[in-house]
Amino acid sequence: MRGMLSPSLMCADVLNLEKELTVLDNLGVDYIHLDFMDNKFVPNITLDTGLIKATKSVISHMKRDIHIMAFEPQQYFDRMEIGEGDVVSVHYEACDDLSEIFADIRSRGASPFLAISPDTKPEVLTDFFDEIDGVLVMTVYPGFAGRPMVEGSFEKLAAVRRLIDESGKKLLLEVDGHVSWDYCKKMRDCGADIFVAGSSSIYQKGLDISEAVERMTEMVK
Ligand code: S6P
Ligand code: MG
Repeated sequence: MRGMLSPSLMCADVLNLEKELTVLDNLGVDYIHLDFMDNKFVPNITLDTGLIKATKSVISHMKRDIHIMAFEPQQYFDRMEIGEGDVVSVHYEACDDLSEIFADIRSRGASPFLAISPDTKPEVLTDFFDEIDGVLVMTVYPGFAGRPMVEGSFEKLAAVRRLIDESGKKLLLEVDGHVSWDYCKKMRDCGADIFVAGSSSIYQKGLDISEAVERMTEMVK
């Protein structure tokens, strides 16, 4: 499978989000990464549920890749209008009943992904492989853009890839955090399929977004 981009909307020009979304949609990008935070599980707030819902009216073919960094994520699903085609990642560290949450996501026609923070071991994932469509590996501590990659992240990505392959499941592996120009190729070699592109790559001052997306797509293909 080819590598796919998921540009992170929290790193785009927040005063021009409609335009930013339309450009990416027209470029044929596969996913748009939408970070939701509750200021409890992580010490920050970014895109709110109303904004995440509103993205539906602008995008035509990109899939919403909703990354929920919050406790009790189900309380937000209706307000985000989670539905057909969405990818929804919830955190292992933030949820009590993951199976119930995955079933809820699936009942809405969306794809459940399980996200793990840097200090969580890959082995916890395998219990849920039957219930999810993908794994999101955080390679920075969640909450903010522009953070340095946590040491050992390449090895961790490769370990998750191995676990997926050994299970015989066709799960997608998404990498989120400091997916930079320097690191994205190596992350691809470690087995990542979806690359969250933020301030370490396509959203850098002076870069043309179309050229940056094209360049990164080529690097992770
Ligand atoms: C961080 C969030 C991420 C960021 C992304 C930013 O908590 O989950 O999705 O938006 O990491 O990219 P970068 O290149 O600034 O790390
Ligand atoms: Mg994210």
